[in-house]
Amino acid sequence: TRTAEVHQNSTAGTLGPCPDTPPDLVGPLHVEFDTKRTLDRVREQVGSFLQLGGRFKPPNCVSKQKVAIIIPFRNRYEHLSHWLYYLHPILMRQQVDYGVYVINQDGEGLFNKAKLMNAGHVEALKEYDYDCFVFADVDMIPLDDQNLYRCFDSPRHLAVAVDKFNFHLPYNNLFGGVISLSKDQFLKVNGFSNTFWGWGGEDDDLYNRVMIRLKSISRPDSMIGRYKMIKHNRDLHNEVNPQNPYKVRETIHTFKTDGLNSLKYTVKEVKKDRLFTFISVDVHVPP
Ligand code: UD2
Ligand code: MN
Repeated sequence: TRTAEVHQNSTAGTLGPCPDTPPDLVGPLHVEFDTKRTLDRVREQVGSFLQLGGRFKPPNCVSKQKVAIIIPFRNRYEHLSHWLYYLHPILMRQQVDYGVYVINQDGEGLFNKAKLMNAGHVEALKEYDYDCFVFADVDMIPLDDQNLYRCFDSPRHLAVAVDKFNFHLPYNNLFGGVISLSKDQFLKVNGFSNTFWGWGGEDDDLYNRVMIRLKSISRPDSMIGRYKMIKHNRDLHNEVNPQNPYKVRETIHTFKTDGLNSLKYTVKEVKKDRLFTFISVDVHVPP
């Protein structure tokens, strides 16, 4: 038994790399939002394999990428419960080495989704050497687990076929909903702009940055890239900003100085839940 034990320990220490295609994917998923979901119930249902802070590592192989999933957030707890209920089992089946970061905007000021995501990138990197970042709307649930939450040779637009848009792209340059950029790709484009206050345009601006600096994006096919968006009205304090469409035309002049290299925010609170890491951030809303 001694030699067997020694043998066991040595193999346990040297896990092989995870396969490029995870073996346990199921393809199309049934997703519905009528069931009332609460964080407590979801914690019981999907929390047992998670480490505190919404962290998971595949137990029997080593992931090629470390993925931080960044969710911009304010006052969407019902959506968050659905998101956690559906995504954690998918991410585990995809054998991702990941952490879930819910980046909350402190206060009731005009919402700034992109600045929250920049802050989420910086705060996640303080915890673990993530090399891939998925920026995910809290209300977007994938309908096929073959849509891999990881990074690719080009920035990835995962949400290509959303039910709200009749499962096809409303316009070809759409780069919203759920995207992923490697650490290097994100640095090369200087992250998101910090100056898109209110609804609209921040994703178009990032698309411009990507095309200027990295020249291409990648997408899954329109079946694997199907999503359901949880139905919702426009949130308070996230009104459409009429300036934003004009700002989208200025990316070439602004992206070098407006982004990660000019990012200023204050962390007000960090809470570690089993299902996610909650970071509340003051984004210094202009008066
Ligand atoms: C579209 C885009 C979204 C974003 C938005 C314009 C798709 C599928 N979605 O979504 O990526 O570009 O237009 O900004 O193309 N949020 C909160 N609390 C709030 C407001 C927003 O948590 O009070 C977060 C939440 O993660 C939400 C996301 O910001 O999913 C985008 O806001 P939205 O869902 O209101 O935007 P929507 O559905 O028009
Ligand atoms: Mn939405």
